[in-house]
Amino acid sequence: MSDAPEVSVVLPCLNEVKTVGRCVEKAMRAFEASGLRGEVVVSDNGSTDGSQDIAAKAGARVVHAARRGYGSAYLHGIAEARAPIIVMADSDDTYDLGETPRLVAKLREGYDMVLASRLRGNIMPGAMPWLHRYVGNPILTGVLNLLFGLRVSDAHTGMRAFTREAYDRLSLRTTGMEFASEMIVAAAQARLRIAETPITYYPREGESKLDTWRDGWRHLRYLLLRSPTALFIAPGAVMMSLGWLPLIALERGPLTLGGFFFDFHYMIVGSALALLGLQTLLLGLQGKGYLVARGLDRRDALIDWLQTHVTLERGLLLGLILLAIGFGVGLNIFLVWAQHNFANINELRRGLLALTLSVSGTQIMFSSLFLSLLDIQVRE
Ligand SMILES: Nc1nc2c(ncn2[C@@H]2O[C@H](COP(=O)(O)OP(=O)(O)OP(=O)(O)O)[C@@H](O)[C@H]2O)c(=O)[nH]1
Ligand SMILES: [Mg+2]
Repeated sequence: MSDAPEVSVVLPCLNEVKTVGRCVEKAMRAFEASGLRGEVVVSDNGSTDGSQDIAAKAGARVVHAARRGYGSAYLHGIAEARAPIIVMADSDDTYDLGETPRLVAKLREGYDMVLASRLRGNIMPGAMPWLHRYVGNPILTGVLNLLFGLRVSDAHTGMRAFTREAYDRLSLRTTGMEFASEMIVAAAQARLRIAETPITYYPREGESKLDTWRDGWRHLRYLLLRSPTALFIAPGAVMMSLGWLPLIALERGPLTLGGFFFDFHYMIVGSALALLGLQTLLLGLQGKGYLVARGLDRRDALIDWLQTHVTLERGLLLGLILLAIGFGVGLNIFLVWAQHNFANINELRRGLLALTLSVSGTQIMFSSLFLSLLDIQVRE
């Protein structure tokens, strides 16, 4: 039988001299107790407190990640790991690495990824600040679940297990703490089978590398940028529809509805909303197209529809038609004006319509050009 490891425990480490040795030992003892053939890889990127020596003495293979950051340390450490199963955890002894075999066993039930949940498990006093426990973590986890159709309880847990094969399908690339979010987002999009198992979270020794606001924002920003449908396409479509409502309804003249009087002022607001909405919608489509082109998003019904029905020529044609109608309305206003010997006339309603149509048409033409650019094959 070969002596290649069955499990690689990967620990990112930045100045954790007090604890990294203990973490490595706990993992090694767990291997022995459970009969798993395992290795521990410590991915260090520039500890200046001697963490590397302590980790190596405890039996780990220490690798050096050139680029700073939690994500970088994992990208490098996991690339260096040799086993078909990876278990990841912090090297600050906040997760009990003695639990490694339990995570592996859960994975072997047929899951692609196992998340050790602190919020469904046990959080020891002093292990997690109040703000993270009751505000940051639940809100960010909730946003992630909502945007990506998951039901995980602790999206930022640092202890996870997954198969190498599943990991390779995720093509992760973020370098900071948002790596934790990226992994789960990518897992959702790759439709991995994800399980959770409760775990106890202990207070850390040594200095935390987590910066509440900077890292919280990195997570949130990442989640938002990865979901153009929720962030741009849907709100843009709603805004655009709301904008066109008064533009159409008030085109002939003012209306009284339920005792309220509506005049062209609403058309001005409507025009702004219709244009802003269209702009937002088109930006969302471009964002989505970009993510799909780079393999960062799942092909979904919207993309399939776009790819079968929307071509550059059709986009240009639609834009051109709207522009032509807008121009036609404008021309008509001009003719009326000429008929009145260029005297003062009031054509505000139709003017707003002409403006909104022609700007919309132009935007659609430009966006079609850009979208078609995303379809161009990357030359190897
Ligand atoms: N190699 C490397 N490791 C890092 C870097 N930043 C953080 N780490 C490690 O990543 C793990 C997670 O960082 P922590 O500071 O524990 O963050 P956290 O667990 O979210 O926050 P705490 O609850 O305060 O521990 C620790 O083992 C760190 O040593 C980095 O830039 N490079
Ligand atoms: Mg930690």
